Amino acid sequence: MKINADLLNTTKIFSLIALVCIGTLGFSQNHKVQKSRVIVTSDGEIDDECSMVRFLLYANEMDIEGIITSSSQYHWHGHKWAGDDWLDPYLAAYEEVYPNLIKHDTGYPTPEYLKSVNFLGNVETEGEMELVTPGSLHIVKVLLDETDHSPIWIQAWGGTNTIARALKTIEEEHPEKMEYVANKIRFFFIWEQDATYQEYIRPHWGKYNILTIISDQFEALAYRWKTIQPAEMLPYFEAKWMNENILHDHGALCSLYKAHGTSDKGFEEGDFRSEGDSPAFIHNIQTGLRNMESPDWGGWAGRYVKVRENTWLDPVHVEGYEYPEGRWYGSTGWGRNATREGATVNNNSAYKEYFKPTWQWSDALQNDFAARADWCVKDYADANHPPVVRVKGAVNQKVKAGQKVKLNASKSKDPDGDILNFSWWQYGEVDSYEGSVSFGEKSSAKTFLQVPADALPGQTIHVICEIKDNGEPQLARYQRLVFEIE
Ligand SMILES: [Ca+2]
Ligand SMILES: [Ca+2]
Ligand SMILES: [Ca+2]
Repeated sequence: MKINADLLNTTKIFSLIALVCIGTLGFSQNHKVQKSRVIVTSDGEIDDECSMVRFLLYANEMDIEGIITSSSQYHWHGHKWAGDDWLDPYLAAYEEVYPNLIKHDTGYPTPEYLKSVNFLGNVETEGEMELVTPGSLHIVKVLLDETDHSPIWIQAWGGTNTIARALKTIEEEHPEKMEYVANKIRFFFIWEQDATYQEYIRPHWGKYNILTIISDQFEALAYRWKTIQPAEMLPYFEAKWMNENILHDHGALCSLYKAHGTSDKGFEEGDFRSEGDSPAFIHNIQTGLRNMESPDWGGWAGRYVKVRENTWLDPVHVEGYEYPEGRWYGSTGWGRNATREGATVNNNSAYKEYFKPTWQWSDALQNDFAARADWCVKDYADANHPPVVRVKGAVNQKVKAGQKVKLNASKSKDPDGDILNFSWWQYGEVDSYEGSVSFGEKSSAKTFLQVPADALPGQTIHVICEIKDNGEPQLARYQRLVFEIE
């Protein structure tokens, strides 16, 4: 019951925003909706460092409530540790490029603000959650603040131990606030990189059904990208592209980006290394795909299915597959195991399907990254900015089987005056109608959806209006429309 109410509330908020836009403009739009509040916890691995560069370039897209260093099963004090102050150079580099970034969006937070929410959390050992730390206390403070009831996405780029410590403090000192706090929390974990989620958070907070996404398909953007990304996406990660678009002449922040070096076996100097943790915040970028409304809708950070309570893991395309009862992590994640040397499934369709919800957006994701790298050094007129998609009518509509539904995105625009390329398509893996639907002219601003005559009441059809500009690099934005058969 709680799950439905929670999702319903989110949907209501989005519908309300959409209604306000319809009321004033006659068109819904995906721009300037309320930003997500986020707290990042990170273990400072070399790929967290890469993710941090991208994260800071998207700092205008979120309300960043905290950036907290934590330990993990891979990194802790004295064990492959990046240093308590590993974030300092990144925040200093952000300070250097900030004057240029705000030429592109005045919504970037000040460097002073970001420094003020950066704290050291629980880092002594793997899974340590005994100490009350500045990082855990900051999370407590944000969660208990009743001046803002809006959701807070708490991300684990490393272990969940600092988050667990914060929740334990709330349980011990403010047990009457647990339900209030739980209702605000949304979790996005990159694996469970220690045992504290299973050993503390689930037993003590499970009754509140906190929406929890635990990703394994992040591997598509991590160390094994060469094995996972399909041939057409590989160029966006290779040295030539990375050197031209990110690594050189793009300012202090991008120059810190730790791509592969010459001595890394099997890689060229400049090859993408890994950003395994990036999906945790990419999920909060509002592209118009509306993925935050339900994890199984899919977006740039992948797509997830509900496997228990309100917990969402990666969809496994193997008949009869049973998810583990406990941790979803390096030892149990289906995709990680399928990628291990000697695994036999690498070329089969289950493997391809597993990672597709992430890699299908790689070109858009990387081009967007490249545009923001430009924002660090170029004036507004010399850089590209994403199109603004506006589709006429409500984003959720009831339709009849056999009906022709008019689709109109002609009021979409581009802040740079670029030519817009339209594409209407059905996100068939996501919607509950089992067949494929047809459209009129799929690449026109105005077209129609032919609702199939055999569509059954209650079934849904998810239509994506995808718009790419003709700027350099080419940028994409979307509007998802959900049609429910009456
Ligand atoms: Ca990490
Ligand atoms: Ca543009
Ligand atoms: Ca379908």
